[in-house]
Amino acid sequence: MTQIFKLSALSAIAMACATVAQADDWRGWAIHPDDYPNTVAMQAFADKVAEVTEGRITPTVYANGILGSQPDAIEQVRAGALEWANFNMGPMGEIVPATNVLSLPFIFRDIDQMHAAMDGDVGQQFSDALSEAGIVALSWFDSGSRSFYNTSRPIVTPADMDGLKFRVMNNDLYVQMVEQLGGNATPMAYSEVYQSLQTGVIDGAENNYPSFESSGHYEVAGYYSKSNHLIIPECLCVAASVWEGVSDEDKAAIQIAAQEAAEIQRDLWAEREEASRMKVEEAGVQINDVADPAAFQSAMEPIYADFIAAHPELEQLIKDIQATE
Ligand code: GTR
Repeated sequence: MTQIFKLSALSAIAMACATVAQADDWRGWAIHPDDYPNTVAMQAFADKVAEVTEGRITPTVYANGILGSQPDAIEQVRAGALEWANFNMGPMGEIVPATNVLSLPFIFRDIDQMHAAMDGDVGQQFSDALSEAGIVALSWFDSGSRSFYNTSRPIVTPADMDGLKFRVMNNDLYVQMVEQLGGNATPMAYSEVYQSLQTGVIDGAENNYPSFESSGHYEVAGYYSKSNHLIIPECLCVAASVWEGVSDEDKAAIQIAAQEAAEIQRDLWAEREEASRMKVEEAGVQINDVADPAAFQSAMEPIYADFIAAHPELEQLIKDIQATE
């Protein structure tokens, strides 16, 4: 065998190996800016996965929702057209009905109860429902609690909602929620809210402090009223069709990376909530407590009754959450 032949044979083998060992690029959908706790945690996950899989899997993060709206991205992950994402369970309800339990207003007493539930058997039940729908939830992120904000006045009692139009996430439960409180609701993509507030297409919306702040909505909606009506966890998730192709060894390492990412996110979240509250307050946003939280809660009773009538199979899950210490 001539030297030249040996070399070219070797380089052909090397090229074939390179093809086999080509990294699996996972494109990750992220709605928030780069410095947001969720995005930072996703980047940490991406780096860790590349490291522990020795470059076999190289996730990337596409921030600021540039890969499209959340409902569309959920469908894309289900179809395996996008490999991974961080999704809020709000818009998920339209696709995976069991996750609507997490969109029932006041379902969780507080964040600690949400953590206790989601990190245990209850969380597993949601993971099971998601994976049947083509989405593998690897870990759970925080999303604080959501409150109403608007351009007109403080919401102190439900009567203050009267005549105001609020943007809600894409889920019929939220339309019912706002209507039960006496306001009007319109589902809309997150990316359209700023301009819609500015031009008066809507009077308000609802979100946690970090989103209210990072989206700039506080610049155009000067009243934030602490109704704390929704505590909705978010998942760090992978397309089931992609997950199936991962070796058991890599799966185990990726799962650890996802847990670590959730810990990072939760720590950063706590800091960011406080920082965002201060920032909006300094910018002149008027923040108020609602007079009687129970008045907001009792207005939700018909929503629970209708939901359980439509989904009797989910009543036990609701009870399990309510019974979580
Ligand atoms: C944020 C959440 C996003 C998105 C957004 C919204 O709090 O992290 O995933 O759901 O709210 O209101 O659309």
